[in-house]
Amino acid sequence: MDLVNGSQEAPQESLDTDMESFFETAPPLRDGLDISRKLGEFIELNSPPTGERIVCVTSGGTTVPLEQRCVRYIDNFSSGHRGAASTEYFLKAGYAVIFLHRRGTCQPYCRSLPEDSLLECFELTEESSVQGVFNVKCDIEKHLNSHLSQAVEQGLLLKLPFTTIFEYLQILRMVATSMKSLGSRGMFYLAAAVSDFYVPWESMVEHKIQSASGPLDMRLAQVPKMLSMLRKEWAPMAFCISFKLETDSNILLKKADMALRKYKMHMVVANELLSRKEEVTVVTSSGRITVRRDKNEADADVENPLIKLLEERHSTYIQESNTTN
Ligand code: PAZ
Repeated sequence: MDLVNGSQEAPQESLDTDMESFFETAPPLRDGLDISRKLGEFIELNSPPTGERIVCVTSGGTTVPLEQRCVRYIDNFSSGHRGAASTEYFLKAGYAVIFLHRRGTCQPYCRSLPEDSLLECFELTEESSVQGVFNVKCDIEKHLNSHLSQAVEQGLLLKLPFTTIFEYLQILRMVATSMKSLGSRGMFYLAAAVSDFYVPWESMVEHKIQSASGPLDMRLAQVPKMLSMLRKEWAPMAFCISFKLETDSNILLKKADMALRKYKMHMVVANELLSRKEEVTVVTSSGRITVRRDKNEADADVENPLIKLLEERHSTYIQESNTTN
């Protein structure tokens, strides 16, 4: 696979053209109208006087199909745990949440459920009884009902799934342009692991790539940088937090600083793959803050103190925006 990694920065005009061509050539969303309707209703319901703040949490990795009738694809690592946990804490903090997530990844309030199929948990032993199994089932149902369905039914949680980079970026654009009207009350918390490279739809083969023709030689184009577009056009007043993941801790903070400046983010959350559940560093224009999980508390998440910090900073941002406007 010939991975073309152009390290030179593209000029603005070429970025705009790349962006236009990405959207023009992407396969249209099958449920675009339905998403648009749901978004409109959700934002109206959660706008004053009934609602206050809305955050769009992105979660999970995007896939890059290699064939139009996709059999093979490239994937970005993300279990979706960060996004699911953060959604729970945002809801607790009083936000309405648009959860833009990769299909099949971790869901809010379901993080503690076993990975194995539920049926396996219900395996009967000599000691256990059908009544015991029934109780476990009821406990799980109670747990899910009390949180997840409540949030959905009360109109505080809108779940929008994606799989490919094409779906992700088209839905993100729809969410962002719909949230523009919220001004500074809107927030973007971009924890999804988004591919940097992709195969443009029109240059993708239709059918399954055959192995008989020898080694695979494929050119990947760069995914246009959507963060700039989000800040400049889609929702310029929204409070924007992006994530930076690295496996080499020596370059992590430098890369996060660069992202903060280049894409004019309000905050960048830097995390290293192996320690991401223990600590993150929040990079802002006024300094860096290390946020750690409380190790003295059983099952404590790093997302708990992280969302508290973001909520405070968002409040200050809203106040400042109100006084300047
Ligand atoms: O989803 P998860 O909990 O397994 O991991 C979260 C994460 C590392 C994907 C996220 O914190 C993150 O850094 N997202 C951005 C990744 C990137 O730099 O593209």
